[in-house]
Amino acid sequence: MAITHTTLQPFPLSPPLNHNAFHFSSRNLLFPRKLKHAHVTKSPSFASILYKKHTLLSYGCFDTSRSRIRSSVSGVQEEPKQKPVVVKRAYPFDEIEPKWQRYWEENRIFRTPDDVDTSKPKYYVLDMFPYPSGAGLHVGHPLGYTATDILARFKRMQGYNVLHPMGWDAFGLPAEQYAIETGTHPKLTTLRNINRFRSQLKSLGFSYDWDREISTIEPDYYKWTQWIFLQLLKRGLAYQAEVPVNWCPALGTVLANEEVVDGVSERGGHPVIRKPMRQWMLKITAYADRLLEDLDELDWPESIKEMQRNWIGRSEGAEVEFFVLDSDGRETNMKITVYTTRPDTIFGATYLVVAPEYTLLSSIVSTEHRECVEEYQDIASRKSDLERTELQKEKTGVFSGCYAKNPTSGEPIPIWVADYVLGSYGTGAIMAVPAHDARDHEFASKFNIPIKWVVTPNNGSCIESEKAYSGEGIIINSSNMEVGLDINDLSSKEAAYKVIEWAEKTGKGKKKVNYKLRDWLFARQRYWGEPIPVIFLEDSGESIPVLETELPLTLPELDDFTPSGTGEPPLSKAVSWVKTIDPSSGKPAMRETNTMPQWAGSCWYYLRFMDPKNSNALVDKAKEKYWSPVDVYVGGAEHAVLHLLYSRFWHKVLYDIGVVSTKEPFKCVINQGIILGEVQFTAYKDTDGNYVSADSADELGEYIQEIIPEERVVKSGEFYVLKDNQNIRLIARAHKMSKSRGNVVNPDDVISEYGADSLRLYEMFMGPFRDSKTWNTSGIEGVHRFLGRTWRLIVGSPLHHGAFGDGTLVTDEEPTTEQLRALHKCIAKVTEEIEGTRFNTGISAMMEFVNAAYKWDKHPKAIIEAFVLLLSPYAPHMAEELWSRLGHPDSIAYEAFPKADLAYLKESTIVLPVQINGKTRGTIEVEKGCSEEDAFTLASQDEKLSKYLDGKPIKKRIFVPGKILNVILDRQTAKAGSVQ
Ligand code: ANZ
Repeated sequence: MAITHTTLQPFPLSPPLNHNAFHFSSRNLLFPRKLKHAHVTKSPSFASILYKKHTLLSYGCFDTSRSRIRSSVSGVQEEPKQKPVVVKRAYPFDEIEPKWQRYWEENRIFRTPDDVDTSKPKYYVLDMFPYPSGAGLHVGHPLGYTATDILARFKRMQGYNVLHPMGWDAFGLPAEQYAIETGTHPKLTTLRNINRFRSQLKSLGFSYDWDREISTIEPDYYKWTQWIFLQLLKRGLAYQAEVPVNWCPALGTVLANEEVVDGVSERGGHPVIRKPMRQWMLKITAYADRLLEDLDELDWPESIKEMQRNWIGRSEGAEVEFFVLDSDGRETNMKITVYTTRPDTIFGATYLVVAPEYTLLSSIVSTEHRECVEEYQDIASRKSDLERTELQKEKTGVFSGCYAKNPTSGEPIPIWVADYVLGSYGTGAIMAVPAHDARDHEFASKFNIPIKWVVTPNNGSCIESEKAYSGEGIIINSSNMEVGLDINDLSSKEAAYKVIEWAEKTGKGKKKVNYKLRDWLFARQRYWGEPIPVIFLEDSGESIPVLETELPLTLPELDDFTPSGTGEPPLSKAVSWVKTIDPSSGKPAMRETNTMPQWAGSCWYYLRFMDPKNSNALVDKAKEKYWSPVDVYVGGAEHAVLHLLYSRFWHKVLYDIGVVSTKEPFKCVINQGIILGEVQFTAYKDTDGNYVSADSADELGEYIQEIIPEERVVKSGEFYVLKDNQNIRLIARAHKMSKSRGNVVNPDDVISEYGADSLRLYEMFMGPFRDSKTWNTSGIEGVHRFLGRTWRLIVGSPLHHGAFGDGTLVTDEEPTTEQLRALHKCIAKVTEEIEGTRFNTGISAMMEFVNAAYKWDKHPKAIIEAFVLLLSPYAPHMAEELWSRLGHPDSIAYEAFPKADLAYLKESTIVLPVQINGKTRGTIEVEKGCSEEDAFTLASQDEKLSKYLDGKPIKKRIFVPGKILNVILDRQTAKAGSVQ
């Protein structure tokens, strides 16, 4: 999806403003703060503790200094007992892995045929497809991809038809920027990157059906992206409008939001202004209600659903008209309509605010204030909407020199111009109620505007305060019988209702629902995107859609990708392509030179995977019906709004025109956590070069930082300190992986050192799938040891020359009950944990099994085979190899996944209380169905109980199976015996 490294960004990127709605934060808009780093001391991952406790020590493979650090990181104090013996190649993964990857590819093992048996259940498991960046794969990618691969392999083994495809979201800015800098065609760069990504993914052993690979830049694919655009156009859902863009006069180009930093161009630091330009828009707002309502039925993270709700931002309120007054205080025929969600506060409206870009502003503003207002407008045009509406930002504004009449109180109130009101929301004008709105309160206090309290909290507490009271309550100071409105003593809700009723009756306003969601700006002044299939007649400028039969409208070759300097997109340079003839009228025409945004291709790609080669339709109806919807969709949380909302919108349009059969595209969405770089330790020094203890993180700003290598660090209590000066506390932090920090881990290196199975297993074992986790190279060594141990359990130790023998050590014996119990416990746990996407704890169960199996003398084939099946979704290369060594000629991929037999899961022994003469003297552990005789024998052998029973005559035994054994001694006989 979009840009590869964004998949690794901690949490949603700030939404690109001109891509969609302009949001501001009067409500609790969720743009969660970027997670810059995690303090690792706080939260040991469950897996790291479990891993540490149960497993790593027994695999004893670490260098002690690392382990000590790790154990402190995870909060576990114990020290490893063994000295380090770093075994890098615990088993011959370097031979096994390429061998099985070749086998899968040559035999197309993971091909999902076009004509699947549709009587079988289906499972469509999808990764958010990557943007093939020049940097190649990052260890963050395999996290999600391994999880979906485990699910795909698991479901195949459960008899499902599985659709598990991969493709490329391949249009995008970096390739175009690279083209501008080097003259290399973006297609070449992109194809090179795709090849690299593909081979990296293959080296991880993912079970994608590579026959279904698609790429958004291929004309066969974007033909259908263009076709969808034409359907939107036909239905009035695509239209043209003048919309502000980021225009950089110095560079002579329009910039994407990512290219603008703090109001200047990222390249060169030139000022950027917002300038209206003709743009294509998509009417996503027409689907706002459905996009909102249908969220309820989705199995998505609540946080994402909430972000979508906030992004759509439905609010109910009213539009009310305020007449502008002339200089004598008389009503003119000019009016300002405001949008308010709090009509109950209307008597408290002591001023109006219009946005700097409010269309009627120039006709309202007085001559003496004009210059000042225009200057203010100019400054505001350089700010983004987010900057303008930031709550913490000091409010600015200018008086327009004009007044309006509050229609309820009848009082004249000043009209101000301020940038905290946006032209793009509501009506672009507000009635400001400083007593009850924080922003208005701040503004009124700064500019000495009266504050009038009209709502009192229900508990009647004092309201006059330094702060606005924004809650609901009981209305006061709100009656004017001259206009026929009295809302005093009503609750806020009742009052709002009454004000709307009054406004509708008097023609002064009406009820109104508003959305924050804006129509989607669907044009980019870029080369590397899908051409928009529209032409314009040269004489009239009329726009005409390209005929469907002429699709795909292919992107022309271009040598010069630099911006034109006039704001015209680079495609305008492809003169012979631009000039065309309208086929129906024969008139000369020009092609649209804007291209589609990068989001376009990713809006519907999941449909194309169902039928990737179809040249007659976007997707065959029957195939769509079978495979839809995507059962599980895994990707980064940064796609919570834009991608996931845009694709839901397109999907609903396709549903309305009968192309798809479901209302929603993705049944379940899961966000994998992010992977942070290895923990770094920072020490602080004063200007004399002396270390300063980092006791209070807040006060360290003025000191010089120094990164301390792990071997100079020890843990002291809760903190990390310098080994040779333990009074100096350090800061331990895991940072986001980034080139500049030098903490990026390349999966290729990990694979060559430990193998793909180890990387897969480690990424799953790092911690809960959805949580963010820190990379730890020692951790991968531990997982690698586990795989080596598993290998030796089944294949045996290496022969004296280092190589492993053929075949396995398994025997043909019948498994013992103990072995069956261990196995079925493992099956139950692994199954349950895969189904719950708790992959880390599934691995722990397998580790426990291997530990138990090491204690057995014999390893029956039936047990080991089942275990290899369990292991196969996680470590498929090793599992294939073992499966073949166990004598199976076919791939393990379609073997049935083992089922747990409940009979072996029940606890087999119980603790039985034993009474002697009615007094409980101890307990014995017995088999559940144990007989009275066996229970008695065990009791008489028990060290404690035997004291009471030894040689004593027994009168009777009372045995309640599973409950109690009571032994009544024969005291008479005993006495008589003693006399004799
Ligand atoms: C008077 C009022 C009194 C308001 C009060 C709030 C509290 P949501 O819920 O986000 O839709 N508003 C309206 N249009 C605006 C614009 N273009 N730019 C900035 N603010 C705008 O917010 C609706 C509220 O945000 C409206 O209700 C309006 O302020 C403000 F005690 O009107 B209110």
